[in-house]
Amino acid sequence: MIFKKEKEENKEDYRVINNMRALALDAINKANSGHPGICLGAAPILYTLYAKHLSVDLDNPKWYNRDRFVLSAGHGAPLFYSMLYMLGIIGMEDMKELRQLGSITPGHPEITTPFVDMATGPLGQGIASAVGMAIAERYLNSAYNKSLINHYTYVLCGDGDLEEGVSYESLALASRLKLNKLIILYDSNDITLDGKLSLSSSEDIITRFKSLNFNILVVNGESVNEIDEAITRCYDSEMPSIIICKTVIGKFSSLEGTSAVHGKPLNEEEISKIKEKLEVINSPFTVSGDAMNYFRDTIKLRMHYILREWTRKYENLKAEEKEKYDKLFNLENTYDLGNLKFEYEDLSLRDISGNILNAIADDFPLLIGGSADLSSSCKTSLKNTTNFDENNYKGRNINFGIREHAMGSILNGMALLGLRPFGSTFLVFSDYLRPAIRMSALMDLPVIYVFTHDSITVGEDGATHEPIEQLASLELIPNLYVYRPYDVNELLSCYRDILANKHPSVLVLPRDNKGISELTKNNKIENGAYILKKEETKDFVTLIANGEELGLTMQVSDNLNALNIDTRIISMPCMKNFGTQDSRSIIPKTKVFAITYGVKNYYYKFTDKVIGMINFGISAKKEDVLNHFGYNADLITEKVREFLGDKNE
Ligand SMILES: Cc1ncc(C[n+]2csc(CCOP(=O)(O)OP(=O)(O)O)c2C)c(N)n1
Ligand SMILES: [Mg+2]
Repeated sequence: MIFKKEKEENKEDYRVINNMRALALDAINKANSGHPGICLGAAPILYTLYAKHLSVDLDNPKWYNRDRFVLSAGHGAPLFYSMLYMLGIIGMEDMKELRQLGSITPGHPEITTPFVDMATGPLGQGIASAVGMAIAERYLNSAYNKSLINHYTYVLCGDGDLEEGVSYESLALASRLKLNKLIILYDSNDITLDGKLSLSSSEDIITRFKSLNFNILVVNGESVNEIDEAITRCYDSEMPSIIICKTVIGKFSSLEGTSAVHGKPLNEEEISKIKEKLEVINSPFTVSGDAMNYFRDTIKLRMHYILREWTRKYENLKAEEKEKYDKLFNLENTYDLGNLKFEYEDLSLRDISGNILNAIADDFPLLIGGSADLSSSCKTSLKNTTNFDENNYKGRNINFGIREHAMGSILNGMALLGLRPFGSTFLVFSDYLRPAIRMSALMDLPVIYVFTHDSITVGEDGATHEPIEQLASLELIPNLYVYRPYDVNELLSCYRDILANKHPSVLVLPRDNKGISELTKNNKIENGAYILKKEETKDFVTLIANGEELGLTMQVSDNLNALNIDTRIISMPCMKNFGTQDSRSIIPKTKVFAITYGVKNYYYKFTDKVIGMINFGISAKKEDVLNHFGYNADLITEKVREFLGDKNE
């Protein structure tokens, strides 16, 4: 729907907007780095949202029921910072330190700068995580408290965000779930970095969003009145909204409307000319104090009653209720497993995992998640709850559909609101959501990924379904805690460690291993690795493994012992934990062998003597696959002996 507003624009609004524009240009110019195009083009959108609509407490950036704002077009960060300056939240020194070492005004603010709920470096992530925030809001509103948690989620995105596939995936789900408190503000300037949007896209964006049944509004993105009116009209919508704000990239510059102004700082002369057009003070880093006061007062006045009412309701909570809410509001979402009761006899590890997850969920309402259409395979269905759906936002099983990438990004958004979200798929498909996993790690979000079918032992489905390099490549991501337990004892400790901490974690499980050992009872998952079987003499061979391979490794150890070769077995269920511990001394310097069904590189930092894969898998029965690649206790025993012979020569 396109509409025109007759009301005259308010000059005071534009004074703030133009000061925001000018200050952003100064900061970019000083840093000699940044994106002036969006700062000039999208300033009225950001201003209108903050001045007229966003529910926010300027004195408390972490107020829980604030409307969330996601800067999906993260390259617009300088504009966001200049707005924060106009609101008196950051200082001029911060503006002058744009993108410099240690500043609170980095290239992309991620989640470190006050009032930035999330910003995207990788385009598209912000939109998808905003869907996660909108899901979390609906869940908490239904399951916790309707009057304390009931906010909107806004996203500012550009052409690039909407070109990214993850925006399709996530918005299709937002539509299916009728997340009507999600409002997308689209800075539609038809320009991207390399030139016109039409170089790479001929999509009719309105038809796209019509097919998603979105509430669609089209406005002049330079008009505060039109944007204001459009946001108001979203409040009554039963569907998520997109406001297509037609803007001009680099407006008021000599390069306006071209990609040349997307990401290149403008020089001083050019900035001076722009400032004349904007009618702002023509000297660097100088803004109008009156404009600042007007902006701040507008928000304060608008929010005064809303904040007072919310605080009154919160203060009226009973003491024990208050404690529960305080925990949520402070994002205190660790969980102590205690003595869980669950079945594990004669079950595969993924089935046991499902039972543990269910036992935890029954007692821990912040645990909510789903699967990319593999919940029955990954065993992540929660039995004592229902599907999260448009008429039942209390449900805790989310059907993400075959949308792995969106699932990961959505989990990030959910975690930002304080939930402990989980999502599952096969390990081999973890590549489909890797950008989201990287964001979990970068932002240190307590997301739990459950990836099953974790090696060539999946067999018959063939090479495409057999993960080879995935484990090693996930391990490469900093701050990502990858867990690969062998049996129920280790698995339980993994869950315990994951939930006692708040790091992003990946739980990697086999399809059908039922192995169990007495030796794993004394595992030390928090140390990452431990001695499963101790040697008896001073001259021994060390064998390292984790997950399903540990069973094979124990057989190899028995074989070697029968040949009078003493052994130590190290189980290493969490390499990241091991890397942060002072316990590396459990691995000797010589005679160390590792066994993995994945690529050999996984263990190279501990030893170059690795029995592992150097190519893709093959389609056959599990036993045939293993034999084909030489994973047989007798053959490996021989290999170890050969290695030892090499060493002795
Ligand atoms: C996933 C990803 N790919 C590429 C980039 C690099 N990049 C940053 S902005 C941009 C152009 C985006 O175009 P648009 O969203 O229309 O922004 P505008 O040029 O209008 O400011 C690109 C390609 C990125 N940040 N993320
Ligand atoms: Mg654009």
